[in-house]
Amino acid sequence: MKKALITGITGQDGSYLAELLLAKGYEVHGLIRRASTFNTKRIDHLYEDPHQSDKRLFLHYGDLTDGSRLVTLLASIRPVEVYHLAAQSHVRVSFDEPEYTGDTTGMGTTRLLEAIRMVGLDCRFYQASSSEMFGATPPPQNEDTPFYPRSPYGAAKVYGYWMARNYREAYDLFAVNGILFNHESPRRGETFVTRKITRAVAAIKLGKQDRLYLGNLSACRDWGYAPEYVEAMWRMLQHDTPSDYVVATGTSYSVRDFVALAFDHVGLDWEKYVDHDTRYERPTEVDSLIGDASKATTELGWKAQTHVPELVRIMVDADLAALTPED
Ligand code: NAP
Ligand code: G4F
Repeated sequence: MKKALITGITGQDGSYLAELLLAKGYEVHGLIRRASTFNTKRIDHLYEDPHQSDKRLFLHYGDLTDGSRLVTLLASIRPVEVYHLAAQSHVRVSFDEPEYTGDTTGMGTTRLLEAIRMVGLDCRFYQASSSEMFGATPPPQNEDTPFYPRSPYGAAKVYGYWMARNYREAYDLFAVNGILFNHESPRRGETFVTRKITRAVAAIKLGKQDRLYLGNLSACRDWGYAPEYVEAMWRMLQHDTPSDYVVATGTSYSVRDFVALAFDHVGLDWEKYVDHDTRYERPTEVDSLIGDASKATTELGWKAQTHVPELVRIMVDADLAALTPED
């Protein structure tokens, strides 16, 4: 049975990836942070009684800031695949906490890579790189597009990208960078713009909220569907040779388009409910992201299936269902 370690298993992508790997017969190990409240909501449905003998999901306390813990964990688990998804992943928050973001999102990658090297582990490594690394470079963006990060988060991800490449070239580690464009789902964190919008639309429709306050409506993003993107991560680690891949839909919508589609889905006119609030703007913005995923299609056989209009319906319907009491 193949063993995999997922950092960030409690996040949006980690939860979908855990489901995928369990369905493929893996033994799955996940790194979780100790918190004073439960932080495992997204994976509670996968939880197995620790006394069960055929259990295949194991959770371990640890933190990206604690390098020695990463060493002892890798030495005891000895996974053959490591999916490094944990990060301070919120771009706006990274302007408030640039040092912490550098320490976790950037240095956290180095700590994990170095732990692999120290343990002498023979494994394949996935680095969760981001389209945010392209920043100000105009679209379309592919694997050869120069990076121009526009946030502490983007800069930390560029560092992580190059560390993964360096360990590939210096130590022959099977390390890949998945350069994923924005991907969303009903499990998306509530403060990212898509989920913020779909939750508000559901609440407004049901009479539980009056207004929605947003920042820049003109930014354009290439939004895809998260469950499809974790499949691409897995395919990268099954390929013959390690490389870096853009994963995207190739289409782009503005935040304003997303808002209009979401309100339209419940029969409301968005302009009657949405207000502007400067607190949600960023000191520097990424104006436009559109990914060219041709390499992933050719080499991995991966292609996005779900596009924004369908994604909006999935997310709004899920938020409506979550707010509607069961009979
Ligand atoms: P997410 O929902 O924010 O999940 C982040 C995960 O990292 C959570 O499990 C979180 O734990 C964990 N984490 C944060 N700081 C940690 C620390 N110091 N030590 C250990 N764990 C820590 O992010 P996501 O959307 O699933 O994204 C997964 C990865 O892909 C991230 O690296 C993100 O930057 C990157 N990425 C995401 C997208 C996207 O559109 N979603 C696109 C490109 C790249 P808690 O649950 O305890 O907070
Ligand atoms: O949903 P967002 O916060 O996502 P952003 O900044 O694109 O970052 C996400 O995607 C990256 C991949 O490109 C990931 F690496 C990263 O971890 C994260 O998952 O904001 C999207 C856009 C921005 O232009 C923002 O300025 O929406 C704009 N926006 C407008 N009003 C808002 C709001 N964003 C948020 N979060 N909240 C608002 O009220």
